[in-house]
Amino acid sequence: MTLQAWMAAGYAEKNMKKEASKRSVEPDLTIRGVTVFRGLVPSEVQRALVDDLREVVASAPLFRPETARGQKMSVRMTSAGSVGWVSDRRGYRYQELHPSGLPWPQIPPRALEIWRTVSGSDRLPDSCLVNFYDADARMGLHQDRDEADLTEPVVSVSLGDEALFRLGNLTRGGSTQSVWLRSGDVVVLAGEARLIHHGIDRLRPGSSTLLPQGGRINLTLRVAR
Ligand SMILES: O=C(O)CCC(=O)C(=O)O
Repeated sequence: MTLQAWMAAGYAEKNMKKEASKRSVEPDLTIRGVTVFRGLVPSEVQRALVDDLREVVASAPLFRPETARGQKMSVRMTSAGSVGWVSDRRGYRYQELHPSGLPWPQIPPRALEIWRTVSGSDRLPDSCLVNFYDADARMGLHQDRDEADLTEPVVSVSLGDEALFRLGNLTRGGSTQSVWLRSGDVVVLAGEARLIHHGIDRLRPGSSTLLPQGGRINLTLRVAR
């Protein structure tokens, strides 16, 4: 089933609250202002998205970025869109070219459809970060703040093995709360929660059969410029 067909048939109809917001579905869970749409992406669409991402990775191969301090990240990544997020000794930034010097491929339309469904934004993302986590990869608590307009939301799609997602606060430190994200879940950081600290503590290897070799893909859609 395509995302559009599924939208017309099932989840959207069940959750439709036209008057409430520009979103066409409502979240299942809100933690610290961050909204989680459980199982929003049906399994057929997840499989099709993985095929789309194989094409993205074929033209913009995954790379392992390093922090400005020279530490290699455990996550491998690439991007689609007119700009991609990179990190190296010069720091974090968006740039128009993959480290190979080639432009990034286009954002898969299926990913844009998810953005349209949950973001509540009139704009479309110009960047889709593709993170690949193997069984040992993690991502420390951080804020997403390299974008020009921090009133635009961040939409994040989980594919593959389950991951323990940790939410902190708008400033560093303090208590945290965690939630396991499953394949097909979509998370939105918007409004008051747009700049909340968040990260991935660990994966639950073998918890999904979506990716033949295991692991997890996370797509992060953002309006960067
Ligand atoms: O993998 C995730 O769910 C979160 C990814 C993330 O926080 C990021 O790429 O900035």
